[in-house]
Amino acid sequence: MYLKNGDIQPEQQYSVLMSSSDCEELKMVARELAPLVMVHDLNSPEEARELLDKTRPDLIILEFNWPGSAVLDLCAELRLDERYQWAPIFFLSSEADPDKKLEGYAAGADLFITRPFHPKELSALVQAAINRLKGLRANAIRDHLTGIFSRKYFMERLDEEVHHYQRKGKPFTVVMIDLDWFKLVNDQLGHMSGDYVLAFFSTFLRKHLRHTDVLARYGGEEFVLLMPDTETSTARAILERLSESWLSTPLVEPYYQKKLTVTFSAGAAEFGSNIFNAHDLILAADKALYAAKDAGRNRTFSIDQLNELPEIQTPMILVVDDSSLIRHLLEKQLSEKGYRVATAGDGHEALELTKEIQPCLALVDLVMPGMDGLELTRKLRENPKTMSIKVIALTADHLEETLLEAFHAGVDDYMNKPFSFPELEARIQRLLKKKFLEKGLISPRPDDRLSQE
Ligand code: GH3
Ligand code: MG
Ligand code: MG
Repeated sequence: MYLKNGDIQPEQQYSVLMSSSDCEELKMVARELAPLVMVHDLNSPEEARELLDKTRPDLIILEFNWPGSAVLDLCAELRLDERYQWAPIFFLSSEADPDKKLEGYAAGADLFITRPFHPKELSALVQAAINRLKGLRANAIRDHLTGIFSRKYFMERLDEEVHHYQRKGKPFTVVMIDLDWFKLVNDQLGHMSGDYVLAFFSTFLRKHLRHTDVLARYGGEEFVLLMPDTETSTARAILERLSESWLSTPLVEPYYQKKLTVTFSAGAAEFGSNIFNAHDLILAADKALYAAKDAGRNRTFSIDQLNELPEIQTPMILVVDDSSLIRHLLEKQLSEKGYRVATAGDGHEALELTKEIQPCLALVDLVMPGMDGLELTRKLRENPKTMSIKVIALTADHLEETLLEAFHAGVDDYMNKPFSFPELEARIQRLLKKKFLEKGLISPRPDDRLSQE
């Protein structure tokens, strides 16, 4: 039985191991406790040891009046065993001598139940202890800040899913999710706001995921998701839908009342086909996540896509100019340098295009009929899907105020017309930076990607 996201109450059956020298007493207690717990009968510490290994009980009730010190030794032994270190241990005793009881407590007992007692009383004590255990366990498997599962619990569930795969061969997918430019939230608004965003995002994910999915905080602003019975193609489609509804969910941090847009990137990997252990699966999902970051963030990649995706191999440049001569010239020169190129005659056309394609850089003429380059740049910056596109303004105007306005609108660089192509290419390369030059990957700078209003 597994814990599900969102509920504190584990659907797990708790078991009690009980020994008593009085057979009737045992039966009565067993009747009282059923069906909440399973009661096992045992007659000696040796039998207890055997059953403890087999049944892994949550609570242990031991006959104190076994001969000699065997039961004290057993109790002390249990307290050194990692499995029973925190388990409630009760002694059933006909002994009223306080010194004897002290020996029992010293050996690690939690409670003495002295005969004669009413079975209902013992039952109530057991139930209270089990309720406490449930609460403790629910806490231990959850992340304190976000309320979702802890990484430790996730890894246990992942191991179980791997075993399940080995028996049934059902595919499952692991997705690593990381908030984009999250450090900026902390830097600009403080850690309290950052914490709020983490908790808000976790709640959003929890609400929108299937109840069979296991969501955990992997660390910092990184989350991990186990999707049983799911192939990566389905996982990707789910993540795409999640991303859309996340971006349409208003996020207002409460300390400065700032409206924020924080995107996330995700990497998915499926168990089976090429990956056959939990460690490699996490590594693969992580690799896909970092490729999604490098390709501009705010997207989901799966590990199997990495060799096919054009946006990873060849960056796309969008040329926006009302002069068809300049469009054609740039298209030809950029294609010869190995870039993929899309062109648009004005801002409206360019915005429409960005709904279908994902350029990493745009060369934008500032003066165009219809929507001009300044307006286009502002619009690109407003939309989380396009906010990380680099913009180089092309301008025939050498006025300082034009340039200031362009930078204010969000352009990253500019070129005066007429321009030399080698210089333009050098500026493009500089903006696409080291990673692109080294590996064909694109890495935008951590600048004003956090949109605030
Ligand atoms: P990227 O898009 O590359 O992921 O950029 P990033 O800024 O999100 O990533 P980076 O690894 O540079 O920064 C992660 C930040 O997350 C830094 C750290 O201060 C913050 N962070 C980690 N854990 C917590 C937390 O529990 N609370 C808050 N408020 N911030 C956290
Ligand atoms: Mg991040
Ligand atoms: Mg991170």
